[in-house]
Amino acid sequence: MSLELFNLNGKIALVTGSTHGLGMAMAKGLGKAGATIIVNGNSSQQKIDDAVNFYKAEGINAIGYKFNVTDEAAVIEAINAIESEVGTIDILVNNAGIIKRTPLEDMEVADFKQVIDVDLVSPFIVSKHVVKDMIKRKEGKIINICSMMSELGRNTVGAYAAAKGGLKMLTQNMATEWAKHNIQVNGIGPGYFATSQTAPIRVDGHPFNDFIVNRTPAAKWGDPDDLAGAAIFLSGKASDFVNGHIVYVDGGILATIGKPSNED
Ligand code: GCO
Repeated sequence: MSLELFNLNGKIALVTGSTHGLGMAMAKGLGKAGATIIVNGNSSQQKIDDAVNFYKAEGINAIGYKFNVTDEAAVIEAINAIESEVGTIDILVNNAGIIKRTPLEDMEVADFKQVIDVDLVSPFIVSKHVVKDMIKRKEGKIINICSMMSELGRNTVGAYAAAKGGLKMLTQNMATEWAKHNIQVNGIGPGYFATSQTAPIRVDGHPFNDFIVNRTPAAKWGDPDDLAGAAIFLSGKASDFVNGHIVYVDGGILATIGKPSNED
């Protein structure tokens, strides 16, 4: 019984932004648990093809679809294609996201809106169209990728924090509206992970790098593979009565006020 709770054989998982980084790590975890992975990106077909080849080399069944998650018409077209060419989507991971690091007083309104569009509006758009079939089938899993910034502010990431704070509440509202259809909507809140998004603030000697290692009780940056367990849990039977919960995978950041840099 216990392993069945985490078995995703026969399931189809769409992971937006799964050509690299945390999306790829979570998708790899879902694939290793048996799911077929729908790989999504919007930068280049080559990146999608390379990612599909990566998943296949890992023994994972993967098919790529290039579409812009902020473009509702493109999302509708892609979901229709996926459902006719691969099958209905059992698991949706809304991972695609951007960040712009600028002090709020200097931030262009267009840049602020773009962050909100990608990080908050697109999970709504994709979920709105994927959930239709989940409601018909009375079954589905939706996972929104939140952030430390769903709970905490930080200098220069105001637009991102507004989006990720909103995504936490959107997750709770999706859970509220769709739980009666046996659809579980939850979130994963990554702490600070070694990815391309954090590369600029992670270089050796960068003050933020030292700050994060000190601010994280586990005293290190997360490895993207550390997210696979939470993704598998929230995608399988093990979470069939878990709704509106954000699972923070953060090495203990949100558990603590922090400590002086000279304290062990
Ligand atoms: C930053 C980082 C964070 C992380 C992550 C933390 O500039 O503070 O990029 O936003 O990416 O979201 O949970």
